[in-house]
Amino acid sequence: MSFFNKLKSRLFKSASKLEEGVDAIVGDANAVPPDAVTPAPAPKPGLLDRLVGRSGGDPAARRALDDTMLEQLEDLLIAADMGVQTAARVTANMAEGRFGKRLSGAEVRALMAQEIARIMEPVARPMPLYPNRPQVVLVVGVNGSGKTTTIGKLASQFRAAGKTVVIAAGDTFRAAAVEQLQVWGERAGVPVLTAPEGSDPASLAFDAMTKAAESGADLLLIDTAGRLQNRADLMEELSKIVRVIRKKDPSAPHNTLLVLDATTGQNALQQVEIFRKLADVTGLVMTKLDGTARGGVLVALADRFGLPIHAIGVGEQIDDLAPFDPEEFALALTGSES
Ligand SMILES: Nc1nc2c(ncn2[C@@H]2O[C@H](COP(=O)(O)OP(=O)(O)O)[C@@H](O)[C@H]2O)c(=O)[nH]1
Ligand SMILES: [Mg+2]
Repeated sequence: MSFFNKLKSRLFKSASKLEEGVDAIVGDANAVPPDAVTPAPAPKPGLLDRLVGRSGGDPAARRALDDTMLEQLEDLLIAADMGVQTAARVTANMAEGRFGKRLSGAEVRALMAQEIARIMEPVARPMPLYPNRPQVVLVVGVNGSGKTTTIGKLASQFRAAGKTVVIAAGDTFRAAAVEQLQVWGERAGVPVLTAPEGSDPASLAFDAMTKAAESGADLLLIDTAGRLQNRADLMEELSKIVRVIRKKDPSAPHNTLLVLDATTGQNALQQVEIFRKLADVTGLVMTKLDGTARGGVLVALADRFGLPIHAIGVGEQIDDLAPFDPEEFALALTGSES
């Protein structure tokens, strides 16, 4: 299966939501003639009811692009977690020069994909690699967002690309977190430096810097805890890690990756705002895009913050981390054909 098809099948919830939604909106035209002199049509289920669940119907239907249709498309994008501003931008761009044109569902989706890809193009950038040895990658995000899993996947990819990688298990809060990372290290074939449960993550990070430098490692990936109950504590913990690693290399960390869980929808936007205050976030990884209908939030993130999106998580296996390709993502999200 090509990666596009895999992505499309993984993003099926978002894709089917937009696909069925657009088809329902386009099919809606014939049901509501604007200046109908004829008797009112029989009562039918509300449009939004039909957007959820069943297929929108006739794929051959066409509808002239007008204000009503644009509003419906905007609502659909908002329902897919794209956010009000971004949804408005996408539909406004879709309308430009096309007002009054009769479009099929497939054409509307292709147009939508094109405008979504345009928003995402500038932020689609792989994690930059620098000549520093080790290049230090600090991974932050709330609990459960997928930090540890993403580190395991990244370690495996970098190793496959010929890099030597060391992982520091900086979430010393729970013993289980360290064990989980050790399992990932084994899978990826990468050493994992650990410290006893409850010990200071900053001193672990310092030791890891020393060991990574001694062994001539290309990359040091540092996992962190993501407890947000107490923001001041988390900020203190992260800034202490940063202070300590800068004693070894003033230019570190070279990347601070914020890992976000797509299933949290609009919450992800707040998390970016919070973590940008806690740390100097340089790029994003969005996980769990498989099996969520909230994939649109990635478009809102790109539009709102302009932070680079390095990769997306589409499953729990080691190779389920994909580079972020805006065009493929937009086509998959809208249920369009590549
Ligand atoms: N379906 C899916 N699950 C994921 C993905 N990334 C992480 N997970 C799961 O999310 C849960 C939390 O991940 P974990 O890496 O422990 O999060 P952390 O607390 O931020 O370190 C685990 O059950 C992972 O298997 C993804 O891209 N897709
Ligand atoms: Mg973890």
